[in-house]
Amino acid sequence: ADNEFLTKQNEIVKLLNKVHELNFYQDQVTISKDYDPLAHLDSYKNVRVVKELVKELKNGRLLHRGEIFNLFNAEHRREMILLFETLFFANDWDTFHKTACWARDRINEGQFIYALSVATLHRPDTRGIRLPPAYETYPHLFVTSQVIHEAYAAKMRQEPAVIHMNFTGTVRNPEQRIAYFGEDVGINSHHSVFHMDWPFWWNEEKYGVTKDRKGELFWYMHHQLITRFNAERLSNDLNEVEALHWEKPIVEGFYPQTTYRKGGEFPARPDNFQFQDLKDIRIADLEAYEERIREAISSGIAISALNNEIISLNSTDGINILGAIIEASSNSVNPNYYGSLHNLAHIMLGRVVDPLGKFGMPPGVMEHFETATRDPAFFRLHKHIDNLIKEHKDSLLPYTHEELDVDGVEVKNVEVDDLETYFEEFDIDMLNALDDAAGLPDVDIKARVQRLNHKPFGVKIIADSAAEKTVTVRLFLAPKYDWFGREVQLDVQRWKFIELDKFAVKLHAGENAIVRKSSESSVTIPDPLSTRALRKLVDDAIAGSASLEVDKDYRHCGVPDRLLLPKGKENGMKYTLFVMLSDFEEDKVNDLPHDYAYGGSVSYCGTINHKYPDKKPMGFPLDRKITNVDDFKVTNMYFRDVEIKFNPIH
Ligand code: CUO
Repeated sequence: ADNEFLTKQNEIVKLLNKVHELNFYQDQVTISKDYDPLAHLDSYKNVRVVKELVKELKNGRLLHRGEIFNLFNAEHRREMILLFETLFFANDWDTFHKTACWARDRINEGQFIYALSVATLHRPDTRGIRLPPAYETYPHLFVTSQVIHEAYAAKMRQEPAVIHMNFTGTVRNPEQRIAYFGEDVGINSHHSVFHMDWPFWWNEEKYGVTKDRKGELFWYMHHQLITRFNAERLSNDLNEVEALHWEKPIVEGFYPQTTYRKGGEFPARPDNFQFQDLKDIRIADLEAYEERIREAISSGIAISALNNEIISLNSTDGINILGAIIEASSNSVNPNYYGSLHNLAHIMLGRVVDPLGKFGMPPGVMEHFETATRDPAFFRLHKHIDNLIKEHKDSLLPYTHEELDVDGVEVKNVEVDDLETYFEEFDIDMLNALDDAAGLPDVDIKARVQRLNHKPFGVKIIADSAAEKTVTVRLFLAPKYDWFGREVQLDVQRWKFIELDKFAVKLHAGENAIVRKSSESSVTIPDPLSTRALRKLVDDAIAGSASLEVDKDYRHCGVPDRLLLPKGKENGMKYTLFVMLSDFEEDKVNDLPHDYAYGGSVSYCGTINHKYPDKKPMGFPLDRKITNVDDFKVTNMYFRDVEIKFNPIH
């Protein structure tokens, strides 16, 4: 990286570090003090927004520092978007940087972190910049209250500490068995960054950045979270997650044991709690929206807000339109008519124990993308949405032989290394967890968590090809048996497949051995560098003693690589591995051969600056009904059993 990039990298990490403390980095403070956006209006593309932001700030109308920022709150979001647009439309790095320094000491911390992160992910001049891990920037959203309390105690004593973080709940709560998944800080970061890469409030026209197949990806990424959650449940003798219903009790309660920096504990919900009407959202509203969505699905037609125009959902774009309607994303074809089923449900669940705000409780875990997956209700809600989408997918014709078959290509065999999982310890740096109000210097405090990992493994696919041909290799995995021990039929199992990998490879005529490593997967990312490691690397790179490679497509979204495989069982658990080779000439979208190289986690996260690199529907070929298994199975596919063993004494 050149010095210009290193400087930018360094500044962004500094801006996102110690955000809760005023006047932290002297150089940035100096900029902040002297800077006035109104004196530089010609440095912004969007002058009106800048003026409005400054005016509202002066009038004390913006969310104050220290208060809880809730993206689902329309007013909080409106203000955040003012800041985002001010940052995003700054004409050059210098203006962007100065604006960020200015905002850091003036705007609410949550709004600042979110707006700056989304702007950094999307500005052309900050492409490739690495954000510090979300769990370090905003640790309160990732660790439990007990850790925060002990961290304070350690700081008061001025002693370095490693604090063991337990999962929430007790052995009496069966859901506790898979808390390692829902509470994994990597899964939570993946989910929160996904929603920064694909914000539901994104304005494509205004921002000039198209979000290719956003509605479809909203479905697919969450669908994959559910298939993964279910595979973990079966690994722990729990039945698969059931869908939430508005009129039925929310069976599992949840006690987050997590606290806001200011504003108290996250609200807890007892078992079997019912949905409640809120002041501004009623259960009947959700039901009405859902009724209309179901009608659109069963008729295969959505009604657009533009002159009530009729839009067919039976095209390949149908899923994308439907996903946007359900989320709802700002590009929903008719937000007034179809509402915002999913977003409203997040709010309903987040406020369920204080529906009228009588007790002034802070937002629930469901109201932050950083914390949502901790709550079992998150998976129940998304299962409900997944069922809606399945109704749509099931209404489409099954793939024909021609659509599945690739002439002259045959998969002869698939070999897989031993699949072994285990738990390991991981330390989270708590450098941002504590206020320096007491004037005490920082000490080194870590939170130690348990997390799932697996041994690296490889897959070797032996395939014959009649001629030279580039193919897309699609790898999936699903539990072979259900909770009752029955073998799952393919047409049911297809909806449970976890996508493990997808990549393009050139076959030569004759026999080919395609070898692929688990570390290369298109759904995962490695651990991000910690804030400290990142700063050190940048310092060393500036001094010339280390080098930092710039990856313009660097991704923060992606399932942690250590969670590629579900846990399995001590004595082994059987899964079906499914491999398909499809014709890359038909699949390709961007410039060959880089289609699957845009950031390493394209399958679940798409790309930020290019089109989704696969023309096939997401989840292909398992997304549609399989009415005749013999028709479905073509020579360019391969099914085999594999076993995953969990090693408890790693
Ligand atoms: Cu990701 Cu509901 O969209 O949490």
